[in-house]
Amino acid sequence: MTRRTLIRVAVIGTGFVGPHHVDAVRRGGYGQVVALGGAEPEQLAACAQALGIDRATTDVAGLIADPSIDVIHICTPNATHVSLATAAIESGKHVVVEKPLALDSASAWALVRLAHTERRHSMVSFTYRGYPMVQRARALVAEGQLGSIRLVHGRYLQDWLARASDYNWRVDTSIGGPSRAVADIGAHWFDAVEYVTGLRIEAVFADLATVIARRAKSDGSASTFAAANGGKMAQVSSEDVANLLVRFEGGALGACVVSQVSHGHHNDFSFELTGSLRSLAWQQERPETLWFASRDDALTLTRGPREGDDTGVPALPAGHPEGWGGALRDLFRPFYAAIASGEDPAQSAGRSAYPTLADGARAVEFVETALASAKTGSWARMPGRADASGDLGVASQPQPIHRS
Ligand code: SOE
Repeated sequence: MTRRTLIRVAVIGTGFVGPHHVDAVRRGGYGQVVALGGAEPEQLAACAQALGIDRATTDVAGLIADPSIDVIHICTPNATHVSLATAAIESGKHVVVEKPLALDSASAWALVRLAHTERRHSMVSFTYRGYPMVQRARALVAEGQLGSIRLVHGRYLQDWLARASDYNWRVDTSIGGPSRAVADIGAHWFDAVEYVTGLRIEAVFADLATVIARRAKSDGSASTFAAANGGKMAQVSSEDVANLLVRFEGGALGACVVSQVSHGHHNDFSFELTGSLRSLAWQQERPETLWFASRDDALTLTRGPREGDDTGVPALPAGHPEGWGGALRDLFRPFYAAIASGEDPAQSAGRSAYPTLADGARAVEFVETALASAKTGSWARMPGRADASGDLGVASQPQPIHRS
């Protein structure tokens, strides 16, 4: 048997999500994580030791330029995504970028164009697509089992920022961006419901509020989901909560409640679809089942014995709960398979089995549209259609629209 040369991977970022990318690449057997990059020397050293990675460096530019590395995962604070991804693609790397792809859609689309020109595989971590039962939900909709979609609703509630003593770089708009709850978690709901329904959201009405206007600013190193270390009070401008009304093409209605301050809800993400024939619901904190109902019967569909495990990678069989980590691992599978097979991204544009940078750019447009709506107090239309097939133009600014 010939041994395939392992894809060489570097992960940049030592906060909440970087170590999970390392774990996902290893558990999926996609490649060898040869280096870890980070900004804080002490945190970097501790993280590299905990993960058993020999090479740890704060010289991120040097890491990106290293010709022996094939793939770079960018798991750093939001404001750095575009510059790091640009440098990585220009240096010939394939990239995985955490969401939000960028703080503004013009930069996001510039990145889409660059990856296209440079023929690099590039994806955004919309983790929730990776759950087997989210994929099953999409298949059921595509088979027509729900009939036509009339209503989509759901929520994404967290509580890790519920107290004024909670702080993290996401709260600082110069690092996290002008939107927080919508960009950080509302964007996941947006991507998941478009992915599952196959419908595009075309307009948004957003009601946003910053309910904790002053927070005790820690030194910024407090990691996501961890208690902060206190500090001077700082003014906060990004939203803690959002009520989002959306309209899908074809007329389906939608609504989502987003919050990072809802006590008792750690990562409570769900969506429910009302079709003309049946309804369907999925909850992230009970990820192995789907509720599938008509007026006559309500079924609980459970993940099948080998569902989501068609490649020989050691996924857990049914009854052995998978979850967020498994979803992240499975999300990367088609990306690494495309690289391993030498597939030309230009040839597969529009058919990628992984969430592309164009999907990431569209989610950035969703955030901008929500902000535009909240500012004017009216409906705002998503910019012109752009899709993974490579509408590579810079999208226009969201326009407010009015509904009677
Ligand atoms: C923090 O809100 C966060 O880690 C998000 O950044 C992730 O995208 C989400 O999956 C879990 O919550």
